[in-house]
Amino acid sequence: MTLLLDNQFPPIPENKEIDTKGFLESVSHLPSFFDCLGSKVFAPIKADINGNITKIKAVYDSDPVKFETLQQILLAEKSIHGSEWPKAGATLALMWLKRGLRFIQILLESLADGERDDNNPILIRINITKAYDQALKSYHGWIVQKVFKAALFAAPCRSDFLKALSKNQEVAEEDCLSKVRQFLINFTATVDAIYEMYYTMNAELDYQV
Ligand code: 0SG
Repeated sequence: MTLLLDNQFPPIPENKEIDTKGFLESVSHLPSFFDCLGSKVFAPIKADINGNITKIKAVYDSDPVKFETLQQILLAEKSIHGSEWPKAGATLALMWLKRGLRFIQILLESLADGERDDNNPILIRINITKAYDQALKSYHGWIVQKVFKAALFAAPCRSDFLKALSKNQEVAEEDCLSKVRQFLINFTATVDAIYEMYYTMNAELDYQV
């Protein structure tokens, strides 16, 4: 029923090779979620994620057989781009996209675990900040960190955020959170597998923007 659960990520296979087509289909629903958040402040984030997805899709569409899995994309681009790799092509786009996905994962986990700021229980700033600190902050210089702090003030309150997850329908909080937990199973496995792939292939970079 929820927006998220309408677009569950597929389970990953035992060898953890992620099917590119299925992955692109799943992530293609994420950008529209920002429209439910009710502020134009999130437009640059939506555009950034959209840009990553478009770039990965362009590579996949150029040869769907050759780029059947995300692993195949990284391997092929490593030989195509030479010394520029991994700061090139879909490898770079997926490197950044996975950080946004990790942010979403940690935010949802924190909400599902019931973490709250006792002084501001109706807000989700504490959950967003946790996700930001763990997934993104170390890749941002001080200017982007300031942008994050500004975006934090535009973040919806807890009930509006859960409502947005539920396609703006009134859903009991516990029903929504139990669906979030279900969504997180395949989503987290997918994000973990992508992170593992970047470390195994030595494709992770730690520069700041
Ligand atoms: C409730 C919602 C709360 C939201 C809180 C917001 C948190 C984030 C605030 C930071 C806003 C930053 C917006 C954009 C930042 C970008 O500069 C960075 C770096 O972007 C990469 O830069 C591009 O993504 C790359 O694009 S590529 O596809 O062409 O490869 C590339 O351009 C790269 C630079 O390349 S290089 O110098 O190497 O040549 N992007 C990010 O930090 C990702 C931000 C993701 C935020 C996810 C938030 C999800 C919120 C979901 C809520 C459920």
